[in-house]
Amino acid sequence: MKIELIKDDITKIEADAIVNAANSSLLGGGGVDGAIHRNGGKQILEECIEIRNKQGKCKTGEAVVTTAGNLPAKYVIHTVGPVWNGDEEKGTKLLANCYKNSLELAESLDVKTIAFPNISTGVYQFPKELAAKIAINEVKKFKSEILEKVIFVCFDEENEEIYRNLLEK
Ligand code: AR6
Repeated sequence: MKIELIKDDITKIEADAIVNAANSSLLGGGGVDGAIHRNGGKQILEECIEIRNKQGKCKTGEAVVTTAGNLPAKYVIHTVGPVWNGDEEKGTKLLANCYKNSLELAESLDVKTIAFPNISTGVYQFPKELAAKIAINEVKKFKSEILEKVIFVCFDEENEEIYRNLLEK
């Protein structure tokens, strides 16, 4: 599996799947979630509402999928990152689950390329360096016959720098 790093707006990425840093309501919010719903159009929200009606809220660390509306991607995988509360052990496990469950869901959909934002490092205030280590570790650990490329999409320079340093190691 190839790993790529870019600094961009994830809603512009032409991957089979892009991942959304959602909240458990699945009904949208700010940050990357806001951008995905804004640029993707109302179809994504309609599908999120259907999922909510069927299975209730999405728990932290879990992932669900919708189509990508007007975005160039095929799917949006919505995962709910942990809110940072200082509990490193629990936070690490939950954030790792976001990446693992998103990758598993992507694989089940025959996705070849998937783009991740820096889940939990915005509104949810997870420490960026720790979040990047967890993300890279989960992706490297994930052995897949189907997935060909994982793109880490950073939005801010600080995250880009952190990922660049970690990936060069
Ligand atoms: N493309 C790529 N990355 C982005 C974009 C974008 N368009 N916009 C922001 N980021 P956040 P969280 C980066 O706050 O911390 C929402 O309200 C941003 O710089 O979007 O998981 C949800 O509804 C940061 O590095 O997500 C939840 O309530 C990263 O995406 C809550 O925020 C994640 O920041 C989730 O918080």
